Amino acid sequence: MKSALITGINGQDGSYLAELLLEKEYKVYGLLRRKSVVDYGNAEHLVDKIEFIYGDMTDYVSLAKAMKISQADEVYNLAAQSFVATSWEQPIATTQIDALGVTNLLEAIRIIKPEAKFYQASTSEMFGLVQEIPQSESTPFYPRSPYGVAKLYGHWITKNYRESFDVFACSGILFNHESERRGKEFVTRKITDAVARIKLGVQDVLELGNMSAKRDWGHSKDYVKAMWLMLQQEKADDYVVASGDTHEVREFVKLAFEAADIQMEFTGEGINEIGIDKKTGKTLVKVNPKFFRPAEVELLLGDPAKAEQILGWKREISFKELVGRMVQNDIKLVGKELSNI
Ligand code: NAP
Ligand code: F7E
Repeated sequence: MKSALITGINGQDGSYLAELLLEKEYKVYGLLRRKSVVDYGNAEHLVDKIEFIYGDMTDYVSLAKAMKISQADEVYNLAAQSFVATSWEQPIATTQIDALGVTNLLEAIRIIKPEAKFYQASTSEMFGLVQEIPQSESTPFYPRSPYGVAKLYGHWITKNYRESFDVFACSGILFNHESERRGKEFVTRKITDAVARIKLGVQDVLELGNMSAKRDWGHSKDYVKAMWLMLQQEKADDYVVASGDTHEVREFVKLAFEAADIQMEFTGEGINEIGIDKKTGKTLVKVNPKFFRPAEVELLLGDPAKAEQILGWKREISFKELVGRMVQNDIKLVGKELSNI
């Protein structure tokens, strides 16, 4: 039986990856942070199937202990302060977790189980102010946020441990991936949650920042398969994982309302742009500059050719299906919330 240690187990990707590995009959260990209230987050339904180990990416001792207990054959580092906007408010914590945390974990592997295979959650945010379109493994990096900068350190230290110590260490440069389990501060889930509330009559307006930003969006369930595939190869390497399509935030909004049977259209420009209900004329979407970022990543579009050719990976859930699944799920969740009041 293979064993795996997943950091960020209670996050979006951690929970989907745990499900995948359990299906493949791995013994799964999950690193969890201690909180004042016990909270397994997205891994709540897996509590009986996973062995949780308390630890923190900023604490080498706890990571060494996690390696000692788990003796993991495969280590997936998904833990991060992952919200880009927060990285300007907490740049030091973001760096300690997303950059130095990776070295802490690589050192724990090197000292305790150097033959363990390692996956690092790198990100398309490292491309930031994009130097070419589409972005591939050879595109130069230009991060635009403390998050992107910290992740770039994590990416290079992973490569460095591969080259210096022969650790089987891979980075997946994953483009945006979302799901029914996405945190509500990220734009997709913020939109689908608001659409559900507007549909059920408990919210009037959705306020957003830059709706012209373009993202290459996929479903997390597809993307965790690529993580696992990377660690099953003969040779450790880095791969871009993306859908190969890009859409404006505005398009996501429109499609989300459509999925809830609300026909809306945009009118006006800049901060005066609004989205109105075609039937009633009511304003459903507004711009609030408070959601603008100090430096924006305007366009992301990945080229997944290498992952498709070498890993045999292909995304299965389309953009439209992703939006539909998130909206329907949020309508169900908000409905439940309201019936409990
Ligand atoms: P997520 O839902 O925000 O999950 C992040 C996880 O990291 C949570 O379990 C969180 O636990 C944990 N964590 C945060 N700080 C920690 C610390 N100091 N020590 C231990 N654990 C800590 O993120 P996700 O969407 O699943 O993403 C997974 C990984 O992929 C992240 O590294 C993210 O940066 C990266 N990534 C994501 C995307 C995407 O589009 N989703 C794209 C590229 C890369 P708490 O609940 O305790 O905070
Ligand atoms: O923003 C714009 C915002 O916060 C997407 C993380 O998983 O993917 C994610 O980072 C876009 C940006 O994700 C709002 O300005 C407009 O252009 O959903 P997001 P992100 O910043 O792309 C990468 C790959 C990661 O690695 C990260 O961990 O949407 N936007 N209005 C807004 N964004 C938010 N959050 N809220 C708004 O109101």
